[in-house]
Order: sequence, then C-alpha cells, then structure tokens
Amino acid sequence: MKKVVERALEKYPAKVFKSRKEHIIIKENEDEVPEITANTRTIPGIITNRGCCYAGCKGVVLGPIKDMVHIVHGPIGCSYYAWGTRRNKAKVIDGEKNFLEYCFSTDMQESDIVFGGEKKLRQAIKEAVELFNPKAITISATCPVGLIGDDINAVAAEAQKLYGIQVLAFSCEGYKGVSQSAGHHIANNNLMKHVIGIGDMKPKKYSINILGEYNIGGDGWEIKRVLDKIGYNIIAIMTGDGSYEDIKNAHKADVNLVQCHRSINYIAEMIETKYGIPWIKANFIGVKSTIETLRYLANYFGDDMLIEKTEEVIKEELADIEGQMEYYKEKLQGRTAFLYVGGSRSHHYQELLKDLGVETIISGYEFAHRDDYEGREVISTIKTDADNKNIEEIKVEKDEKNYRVILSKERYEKLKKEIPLSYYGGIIKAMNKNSVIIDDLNHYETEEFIKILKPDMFFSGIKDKYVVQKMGVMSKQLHSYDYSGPYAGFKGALVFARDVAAGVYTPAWKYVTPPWKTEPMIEGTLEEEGE
Ligand code: CFM
Ligand code: HCA
Repeated sequence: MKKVVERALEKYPAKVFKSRKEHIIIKENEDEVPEITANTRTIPGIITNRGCCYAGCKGVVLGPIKDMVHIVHGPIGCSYYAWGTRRNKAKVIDGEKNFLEYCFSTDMQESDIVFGGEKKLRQAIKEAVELFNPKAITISATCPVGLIGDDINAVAAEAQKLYGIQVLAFSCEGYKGVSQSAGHHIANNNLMKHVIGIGDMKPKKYSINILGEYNIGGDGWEIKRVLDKIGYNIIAIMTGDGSYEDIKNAHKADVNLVQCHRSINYIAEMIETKYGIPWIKANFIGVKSTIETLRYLANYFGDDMLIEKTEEVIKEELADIEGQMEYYKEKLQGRTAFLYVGGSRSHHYQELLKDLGVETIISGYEFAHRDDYEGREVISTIKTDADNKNIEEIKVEKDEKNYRVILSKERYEKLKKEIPLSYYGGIIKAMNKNSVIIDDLNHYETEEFIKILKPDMFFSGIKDKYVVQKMGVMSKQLHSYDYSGPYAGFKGALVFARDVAAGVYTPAWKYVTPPWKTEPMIEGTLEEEGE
C-alpha cells in the first residue's frame, strides 16, 4: 500500500511530494490510529476541492437560517455562485418568513473598492428592512471588504440601533482561513455570542437540539419525522430549515445531538460550558448508525417509556425498508468505494455503504481537523499556527441563571462509557486495514488514485464528479446528492441504495472505457481480454 501512495505522488517535485505525503496515511493495522497533517494551507497551484472561509460561514452555517436576511457584502460573483446550490431545503411555516430563495448582495463595483463600500452596505440594510421586514439580519464579508477595510461591525451596530432588530456582522472574508472550516468557527462564535440564550420559551419534556444538520435534500425532515414519532421535542435544528426564533431557545434543550462534528462542535462545547447541556455524537446516515444513535439518545434520558418506544419505532421503520434494502445489498455487495467529501460525510456515508455491503477503500476530508480523523483525544496536541490564530477563540463562562445540572457526575461518568458523550472518535477508527486516508485531496491525485485503486464507485462533489464519470467509474455527488435525497434515516437509506444501484447498473457504462483498460498501468504490453 505504501508503494501505491508513492506511485500516485511520484510526478510531484520533491518539496510538494514531501508536503503531500504528510496528508496521506495508510491504516496498516486494525487498531492503529496514525497521525495525519490536516487544516493547513493548500499548496499554491494545486487544484483543491476546498472552498473559502465565506463559504463556510455564510454558505454553510448561516445560509440555511430561513427567517433572517443574509446580506453578502462584496462583488456579486460570491453570492451568485452560492445561490441555491447547496440544496439546504426549508419550509414556510404559517405567518413566518422564508428568505432562502432570495440572494442579497451589495454588488460591490470597482468604485466601491476604491472609495469604500460602507455607504452601499448601509443602503442595502435599509432596503432589506423596508422591503422584507426581517426579524434579524446577518452581514457576511467577502475578500475585498477586508482588504479595503470597511468597518462592517460599526455599520451593523448603527443599523441595529436604528431599526431595533439584531444585525450581526461576520468578518468571514474568503482568505481568513485555509478553507471553509474557519468560516464555520466564525459563524459559531457569533451565533453563540448574540443569538443562543436570548429566547425564553418554556421547554417540554425530552427537548433536544440537532446540531450540524443542514437539511440537504430534506435530510433534517426525515430525521425529525423519526424523532417526533418517538416523542422527542426538537427545539432547534442548526441550521437546516433553521429559524432564528428556535436558535434563540437552544439553551433550553436537555441534550445536543451533533451530526456534523466539524462545522459545529464549537457551539456544542460552548453550550455545555455555559448552560450545562451535554452533547452526543450522532450519525443518522446509515440504517445501523441511525439505530445506534436512537439507542444512545434513549439511553441518555434513561426513561423506560422512551427506551420502549424507540425499539417499537425502530421495528416499524425497519419493517418498511428491510426487504428492499436486502435487494439492493445483493446488487451492490462486494464492491468498493472512493469517498471524498468536506468534513463529515466521508465518515458518515461509509456506514451507509457498509449496510449495502460496499467497502470504502479510500476516503478523507477537504477541510476537517485532526480530531475528525484521529478522534477528539488529540485536540490538546494539535499545534496552532498563524492561520488558526487568525480565528477568534471565544471563552464562555457558566451562565449562573440558566445553567442546569442535567446529569449527575456519577451518571455522566457511567454514560461516558456507554455512549459517545461529548466525544467523537474520528474517521480512521471506522476504516478497514489497508485503507487510504487522504486530506485535502486534489484533482491530480483523484485521477491517480482512481487509476491505481480502481474503485467501483466514486462519491464526491461537482468539481470532480464528471472527470471521474468520464473515466468510466460511477460517480455521485454527496454534497448535493445529485438533486435527489433525502439520504438520512431509514427511508433515506433506501433512497440512497436505489440511486447507487441505478448508477452502477445503468447500461451507459457500456459506452465508456476506463483508462486502465486501454493504458498500461505498469511497464509491459497489453494483451487482448481473454488471452
Ligand atoms: Fe458538515 Fe455539511 Fe460536511 Fe460541511 Fe460542506 Fe455540506 Fe460537506 Mo458540502 S457542514 S462538513 S462545509 S456535513 S457544504 S452539509 S456537503 S462540504 S461533508
Ligand atoms: C461549499 C459548498 C459545497 C460545495 C459542493 C461541491 C456544498 O463548500 O461551499 O463542491 O460539490 O455542499 O454545496 O460543499
């Protein structure tokens, strides 16, 4: 396997080879968790799949909150690209507002770059208030704003006074971090500082939040359907089909379920410190994972009624899908996958693929940190560099008025042994011996690994899907789900199984020849098939 990696990288200049090697590991032993280099700058000139800090802040975390107007302060291109492409669905609730179909931008021009854009931003906020009357506004800065020094915080503070609604400024200029990840952190900080904790609703029994679930293709709705059936009361989903009103009350929940650890673990941790609410790592992708997560949650509350109801719902849901899942498993069993998404799905989807008998032989993340690879136990050993230091680390303290002791110390310690309480173990432990784990994969390496490892299917994003598809390998987008979904929970697993089987079995593959059938992959001559 080591040779495989060397072969994939052999054309690189020595310096690039040395750097990229640190981002690629092979799991040589079942119980080994090797160290990986992650969350560092992409080498200039390399075609990475990563996005920018603004994408992580506005696009990922803030964007799905439907009842706030999200103004992008910058040239129109940054907004236009992000307009509706992430498929974070939302529904209008009676009398409430949903601005997700709009795209609000200050449309900065050259003259604004030269003379400053604050005036334009003030005007944009005024128009947004007059035309849409939102409950709150966010302002996200793109690259030029930071470069010319517009003071978006001052404009936001002034507007907040003038209009009497919250106006939050996010200095998430694209270059602020090495990837989207910096933007997640910036968005988490401001939501924690200004929104979470200001609501005063009276919570019901079994109140929960789901953190890091963005309702792509309707995933959040499918998860909510099952949790509602069991009897949980979801206060806030952050931020899929999200609402400013709900997020204000997030501090009233009894537990936080964390689906995407990378994008929101900051809020989970800060809520625990400030309000005493523990979090559990969840995974609603995959049938076995969904069952496991539901059992963790029931165990957390330790209520007999909930435990019983959970088993009843699991039985009911399984009865609905089991036969068909078995059918698709027969069709897909024994195949291999190359799985490469942003910061969570590359792990979560391995579990769903396992349900279908498919083994992930190579995987990794665009922008995750070492803890998403190696587990949270390594956090204290992660070295900080100038790029990390650029992102504010906010310190929260116990809120004496709203802090609740939800679990006694003894119960906390006991549960910690049984469920992933305030813990995430990372992707490496979930992968098989000899699998390749790769950080910040680039287009060149994608093609090399496809040729060398010959996976049966490739799961990634818009930028590389078609290259690989044209190489003759079934390719599927796991960001947008290729406009399908939901893929979460029980019913979602079946939709995924159907889509993957359809992709693998389409007769179109007869018309494409993978490169390894025409080009020799090792020195030597090619012989005709069958000889
Ligand atoms: Fe979390 Fe996400 Fe992901 Fe992510 Fe993203 Fe996304 Fe993703 Mo695209 S929040 S880390 S920054 S699960 S937008 S919904 S699909 S890269 S793997
Ligand atoms: C982003 C959003 C993205 C991009 C998807 C892709 C998404 O990172 O800005 O590259 O296919 O999920 O929409 O991750």
